[in-house]
Amino acid sequence: MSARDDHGYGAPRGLWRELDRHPPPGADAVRRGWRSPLRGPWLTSVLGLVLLVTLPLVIITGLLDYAAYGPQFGQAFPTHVSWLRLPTFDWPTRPSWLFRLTQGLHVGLGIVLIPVVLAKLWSVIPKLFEWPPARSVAQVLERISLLLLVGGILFETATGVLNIQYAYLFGFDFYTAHYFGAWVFIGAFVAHVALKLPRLVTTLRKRRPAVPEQPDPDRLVAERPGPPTLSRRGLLAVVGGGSLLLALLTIGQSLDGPLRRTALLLPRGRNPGSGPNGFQVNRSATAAGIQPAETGQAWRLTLTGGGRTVQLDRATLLAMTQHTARLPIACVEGWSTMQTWTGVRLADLAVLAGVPDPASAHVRSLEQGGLFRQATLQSNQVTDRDALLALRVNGVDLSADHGFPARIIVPALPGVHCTKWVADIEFHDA
Ligand SMILES: Nc1nc2c(c(=O)[nH]1)N[C@H]1C(S)=C(S)[C@@H](COP(=O)(O)O)O[C@H]1N2
Ligand SMILES: [Mo]
Repeated sequence: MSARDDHGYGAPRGLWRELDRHPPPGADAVRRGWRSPLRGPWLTSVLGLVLLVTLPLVIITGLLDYAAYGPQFGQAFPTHVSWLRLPTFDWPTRPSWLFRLTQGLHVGLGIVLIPVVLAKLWSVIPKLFEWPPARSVAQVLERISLLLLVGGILFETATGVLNIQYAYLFGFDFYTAHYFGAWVFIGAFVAHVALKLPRLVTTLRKRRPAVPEQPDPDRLVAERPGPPTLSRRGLLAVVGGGSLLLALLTIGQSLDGPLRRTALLLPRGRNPGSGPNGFQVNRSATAAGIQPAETGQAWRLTLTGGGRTVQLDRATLLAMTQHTARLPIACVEGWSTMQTWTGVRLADLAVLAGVPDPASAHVRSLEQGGLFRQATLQSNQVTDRDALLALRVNGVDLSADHGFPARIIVPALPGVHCTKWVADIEFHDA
């Protein structure tokens, strides 16, 4: 091998040599300290294959969720993402469980894969202590992409988990951080797959190797492996068991009934009370500052858009044609629930307002503050036959916490846009 090959093209050759000659104290000892005989191309490739198949699902469902928020109305945060903007499209209202599925998969799979991601990082951790950190410009670039890959997935997982545990605790905006973090990760992921896929394929095509494996060019195999404390099968069982446990602790948040209590990773709503209104509440009427006086006899629904203003009290709304639909609420945090809602079709309200063919509708709540006191619905989300201004749920009046006197409920609409304590709706013509 010539000195040129060894030291990379266009790089100051002296630099690599100097780095080589001056390892930081103890670097080698630390690297040799990783002695597990289980490390090697086979284990890294198996874990890599699992992530290669599953992570794209997390990525795609995440990007779909972003689209579901209707960024064309400036509702998805961040609104100004310049060239990272995805083509926007009208999020469908059918099947009604679509958002329940995409959001549930995104959050659920993201959680379940944590042990696999950690095991994959563990399998390559000695490389973190390799000296010199790079031997060529190409390797510098590769290692930077690895930094973005590892940093990206840890950041996305941490912000995602924190968001469902302590929603809105951040000093920065969760969506903005998670969205930009996602693109960093996606870029690094694509680069990593392109670089490593050939090696993954050749490794897995071979017969399953002995433990410890033969020394490999990537130096994943320990130089002086210690005695095994766990078989390779045992390690995979621990990782798979960890994922299964997380799955069992997560699945309850998408199931109604007693199993919801098993959703230990769902901080709110594990104990939603009983009766027809006994299902999860993210923000109670008290927390939202809704005064009983505002929702009593004095409450009016105001409709605008067609050049006139229509005001309706609750009795008038109840006297209109009522429609009942069984629809989910699915929250960005990953939980969802199916309930039976009854109320007035939004399409009927649009006709009353004088906008029979609305392009969009802007809904505002009685709530004064808070991020979720308003939402814009697209045309299909107003005209769907099951798009409702719900007055009742499961055969009784909505409870104060579920949005009495009236709330929005629309098939496949993200929960955050199912505005509670609705005060007015403004319909817009095309
Ligand atoms: N006015 C108002 N409506 C709101 C919210 C809110 O904070 N304020 N939260 C939204 C969110 S994030 C969700 S997931 C659903 C939850 O509905 P529920 O509390 O009836 O289960 O209500 C939505 N409607
Ligand atoms: Mo939500």
